[in-house]
Amino acid sequence: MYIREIIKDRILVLDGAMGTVIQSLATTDGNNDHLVLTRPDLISSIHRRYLEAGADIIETDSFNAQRLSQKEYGLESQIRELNLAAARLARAEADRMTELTPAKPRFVAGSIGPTGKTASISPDVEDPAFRDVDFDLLESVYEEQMTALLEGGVDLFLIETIFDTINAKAALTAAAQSCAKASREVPVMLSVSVADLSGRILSGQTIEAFLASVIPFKPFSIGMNCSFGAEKMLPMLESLAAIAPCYTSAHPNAGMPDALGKYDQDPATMARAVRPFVEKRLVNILGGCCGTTPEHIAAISQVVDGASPREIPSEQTPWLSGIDAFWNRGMFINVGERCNVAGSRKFLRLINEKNYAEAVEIARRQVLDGAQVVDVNMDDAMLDAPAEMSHFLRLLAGEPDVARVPVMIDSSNWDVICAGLECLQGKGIVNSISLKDGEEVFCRKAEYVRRMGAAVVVMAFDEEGQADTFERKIAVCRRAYDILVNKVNFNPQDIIFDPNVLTVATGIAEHGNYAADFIRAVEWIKKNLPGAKVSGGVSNLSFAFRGNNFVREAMHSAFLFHAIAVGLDMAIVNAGALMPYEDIPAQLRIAIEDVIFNRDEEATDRLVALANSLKQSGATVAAHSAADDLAALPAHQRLKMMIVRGITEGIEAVLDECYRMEGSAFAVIDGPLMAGMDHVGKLFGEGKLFLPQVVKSARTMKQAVAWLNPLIEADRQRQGEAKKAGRAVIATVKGDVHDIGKNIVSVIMRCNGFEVIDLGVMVPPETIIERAVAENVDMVVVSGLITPSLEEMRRLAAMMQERGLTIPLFVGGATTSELHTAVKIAPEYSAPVVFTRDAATLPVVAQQLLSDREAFVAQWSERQQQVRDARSAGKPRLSIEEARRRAPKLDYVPYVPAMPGKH
Ligand code: THG
Repeated sequence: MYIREIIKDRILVLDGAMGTVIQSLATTDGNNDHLVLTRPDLISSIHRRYLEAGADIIETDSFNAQRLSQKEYGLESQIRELNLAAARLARAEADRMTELTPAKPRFVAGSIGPTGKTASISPDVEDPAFRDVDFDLLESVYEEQMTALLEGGVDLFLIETIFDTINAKAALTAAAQSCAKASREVPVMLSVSVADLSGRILSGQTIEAFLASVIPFKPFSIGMNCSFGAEKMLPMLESLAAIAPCYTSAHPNAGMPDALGKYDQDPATMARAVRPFVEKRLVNILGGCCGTTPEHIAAISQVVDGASPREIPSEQTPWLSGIDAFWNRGMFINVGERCNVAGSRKFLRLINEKNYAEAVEIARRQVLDGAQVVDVNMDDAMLDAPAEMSHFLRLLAGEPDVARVPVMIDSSNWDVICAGLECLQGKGIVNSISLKDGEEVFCRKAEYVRRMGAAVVVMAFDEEGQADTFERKIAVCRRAYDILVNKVNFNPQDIIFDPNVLTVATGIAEHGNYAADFIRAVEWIKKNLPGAKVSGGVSNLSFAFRGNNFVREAMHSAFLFHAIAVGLDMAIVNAGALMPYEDIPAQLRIAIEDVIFNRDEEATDRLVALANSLKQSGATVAAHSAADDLAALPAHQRLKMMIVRGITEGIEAVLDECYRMEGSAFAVIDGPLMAGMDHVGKLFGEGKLFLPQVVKSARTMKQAVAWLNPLIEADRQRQGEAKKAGRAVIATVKGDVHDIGKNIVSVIMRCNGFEVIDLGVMVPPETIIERAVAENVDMVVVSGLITPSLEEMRRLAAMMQERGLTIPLFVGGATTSELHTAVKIAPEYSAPVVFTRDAATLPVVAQQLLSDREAFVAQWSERQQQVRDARSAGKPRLSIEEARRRAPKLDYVPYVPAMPGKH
């Protein structure tokens, strides 16, 4: 625990590369880890030199000292000897040095490399599900290594050069196991090696996704090593340091290797390169990797001397991950249900036929339809379910659209869950565990899930069976919560209760309250079990109406509307089929809500009768959402509603009609299309649309704009290619993937004669600046929909200032505001920083700025100053009595799920 105290006060220095020094001193057979047995004197002297250079932590010479790597040298039977010797040599030198300088105690970190194999990627292009190594094997080789390192007396484990998160997770579980066996608790340091400048590790995860995966293991520190040298590491380290809820470390290479593999930074150059790490307070531990020598470490020690360490931020961290991070921002989460052999005949058939390509396509379709997590269920008596689960998850890992999102492993067979967990790089969800086999089994399973770093769905079951009343549901959930939080030490945020969505309208009176009791239970859990989330399998609700998908979808929609209103966090749904609440015909909606709330004894009969008549009249989801009932509307209205409902069929004809009426493509975008998007935003804000429908609308919008684009060009040509109004780069800022707003702005600017260079989404500030300078633009336009975008925009402004630019910066997007822009962003940058509320006003404001910058700046900066003044002065306040008197009177306060970014 000693190091946990020391690190609070100062930045600790980690040593440099073992290999670099070895190479300069001795010829080796390439197996540097063997030298602890053959040349212990040499290894000890290297440790000593690093300690004398100022290292607080030295690493054992054991990077490759596990079975998988040592096999190559025929030393796989000497793993214990190698690690024991490596640890003892370092231990002896560290202790000797501590005795000499008791005020600066020295520590030994057991170095654990990634092995040469990857559990996340197929080495065989012909067989994407093939793996060279699996979790179990990795875990066992790591445990063997770590056990010996512990016996040799290491103070820490340093799992470094991580390029595959399954490998890293195996090392983490091995660390926990070897510690448990040795009855010691040793802090674990993690260090990733970023593969390219996209900020992803080799196996595809972003740093944030990696964080989500490993935070449940409570590492002592997370950092970066190797990579491309300190300069290139800096921006990535900055994003890591901003959110890592533990200490951070960095040990970069001494620059980049030349053709001969020699690194190009001498000690002074490298020290200069890492200085910003220290000045910006990004690290708690700093050292060197490839190409560094004791002289480099001495230079780094000087940089670190007396500097303040990074403080651990209270920032939120991502909740789940695939290869991208998934943040829980309080928005309702759609889990796609279709990859379920028990819930889809088609999926079962595809798996039976081993038609995995199409099975994967089902997962992909769901993600494109707005599923943010995919549920996978292989529970069929005729399948080898654990094998199918592993196989399918490995295939999903290779499908870029799907690999992005977290996985929910759905099974009532424990072996399937274990098999699935071992195949996930990301932090996924286990679905499910329950108290049905008693407390002991429950605890054992929960502990395993926790140990594997996943979240868990807990079904409201106990020894008595399924909880079907409100009282039973809440009693079982309360009991499970107390056990998980107090006994298993489970993070409450990672507990997802499922209080059982059971089938209603079955004709059995006892089932009458099923839906209402679920909704009451949701409300109770959110109020009484702090941190816990609630989910449900919505399609179960409507089994009584099998064959009548229109009524089923209407039931799901109404049920979700009311359950989300009282706090339902997520649900397993058919993402492609969700019906907007507003689209449920009124009579049907009332009949459904009467059933959901069990309002009277005839409720079911009424719904059944109505469902039958709807069926006879041929109403189906398709028929309803087709443009039929829109046909009577004028073209403008029709186009707007097609955007709202996401109908693409026949949209060209309507666009054509609108274009002819307006005579300009721009007017069509600015009119009905924008009106449609506005309406979508409003319905979404009111909880009447779900993400999948918004995605559908966006897709329709894109298609409409694509159709109009050539006309826009033509319009411009006709106007004689008048003036080029100006050049702009436009981008959605880093950390944000939304592009609808940006695309609309881009189109509207082009309509207004601007030349627009679109950099896409997730664009790092460095890239924006680079391109803006290279293209010599007149303005930079950035968009962002989510809260972290605001911080990115502020960072961008600061960096533009740092670079001495004067290009005006325009900001926009759902979370941006005049206030935030004036208070937070504009002060960072001395050139104009302009907020515009919508796409249509931007070209107007931009035109003003570009035509008379001086006048614009005078007016605009005064306006921003007023905004700032008003804020710092505080608005004149009403008395509390007056405020209460003026409060709006509402009979019913609807719960409004937040717009993206409001959380
Ligand atoms: N809670 C939790 N997990 C769950 C459920 C739950 N997992 C499974 C299930 N319930 C949720 N998934 C589905 C998937 C499909 C259907 C219902 C629930 C469904 N399928 C159509 C049917 O049976 O009529 C099949 C139609 C077809 O073959 O395509 O309704 O409650 N934690």
